[in-house]
Amino acid sequence: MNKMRINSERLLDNLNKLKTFTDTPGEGVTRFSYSAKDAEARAYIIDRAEKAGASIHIDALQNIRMGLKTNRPGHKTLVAGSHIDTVRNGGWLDGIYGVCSALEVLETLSENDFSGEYNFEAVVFAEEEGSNFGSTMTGSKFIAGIYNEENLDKLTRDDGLSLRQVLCSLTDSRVYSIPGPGGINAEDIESLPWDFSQIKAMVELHIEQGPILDKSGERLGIIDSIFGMRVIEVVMEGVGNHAGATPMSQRQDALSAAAEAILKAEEIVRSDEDRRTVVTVGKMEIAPNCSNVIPEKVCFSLEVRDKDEAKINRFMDRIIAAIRDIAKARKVSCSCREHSHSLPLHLDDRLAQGMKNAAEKSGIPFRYMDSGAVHDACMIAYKVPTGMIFVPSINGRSHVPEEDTKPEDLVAGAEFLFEIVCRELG
Ligand code: HGY
Ligand code: MN
Ligand code: MN
Repeated sequence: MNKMRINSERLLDNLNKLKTFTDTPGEGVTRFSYSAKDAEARAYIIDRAEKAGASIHIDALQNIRMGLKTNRPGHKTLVAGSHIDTVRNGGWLDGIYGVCSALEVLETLSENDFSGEYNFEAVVFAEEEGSNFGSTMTGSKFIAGIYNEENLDKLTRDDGLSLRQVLCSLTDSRVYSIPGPGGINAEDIESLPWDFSQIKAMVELHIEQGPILDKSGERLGIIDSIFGMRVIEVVMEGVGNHAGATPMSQRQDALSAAAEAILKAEEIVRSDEDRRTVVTVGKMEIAPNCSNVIPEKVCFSLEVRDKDEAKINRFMDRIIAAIRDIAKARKVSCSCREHSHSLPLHLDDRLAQGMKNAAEKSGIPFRYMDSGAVHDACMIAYKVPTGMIFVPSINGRSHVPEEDTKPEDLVAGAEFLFEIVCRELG
């Protein structure tokens, strides 16, 4: 078989074009699922896939499956993909690098009229970041059957719209599957989970988003396990009052209580002997949020992540108890509501071993490592053998405009993905 090779120029061009689809030009990439910029990026990707002869299937959550033109009925499918949505003012590679690389694999296989023992699909998972609804990996949770119709209405955005309402508001039929006049029906929901008996495996290529490869000098990460995460929503309610006329001794300040609770959460997790568990408060609303009013109500997200589920729960339970004690001492009320979670997951050993062998053979320095970030691969791994590959993130930065990876590492990662896919396609 002639040695097929990806077109690295095309890969980098696509990435550079796609980063222009952002709501915050010059301040990183902001491309939430179901936004106008999301639609533009989808159109660009779908257009390329269709030009390569691919079949396009978009489900009710707007996950996209792009099938190689030589795919045959009755043959199991190897899937490669990731997400194209971002956090606010995020980076230009998180997610979309894996989608672009899977698209490059599709285009290269198509140009070579490749047809193997197995079929191939490039996939875009919707709403991976949770930037709209606060729940990561939403599209892939529906695909894996972890989420169902109830979540369509339970998940809401800051503007109060539910996931169902947002999906029903979509109008661009070029890039979205538009619900019928009756909205999203039972059939749309039933057809969301994949028939995993027809899926051979999945591979996701992603930037590391952390400092390990950048520091060690290895150029590839082969992933052992993806951390789990548990997210709660905390509301602390005190008494609003005048910032100037209220003596310190008479305050029930919700924000001061929250501040103490957040520092306490940090102190609890910093006590971790493994120094692996992480806790983050990334989103907060303050009411009434005026400089001369003692904050009455504060609502914030708090997430704990680790490789070990029992540890996640041990730390989170200690944090919740501490929040309650602080609220009591400060005479403010508090509620801690479970928001979302995903379990830690060890990825497929056979796939990982194959990747290690391939990396050894090609002489690319690699490291077998964990992922502190969660990925759609985590949800698919519940169902079929799944593998993940990382490339280094410069200075270990991600989810920020500074997110970057050397072009030669982007190309090496995509070439490695291509090699693994070709090995798996047989
Ligand atoms: O939050 C995460 O780990 C991923 O970037 N959504
Ligand atoms: Mn990602
Ligand atoms: Mn991300």
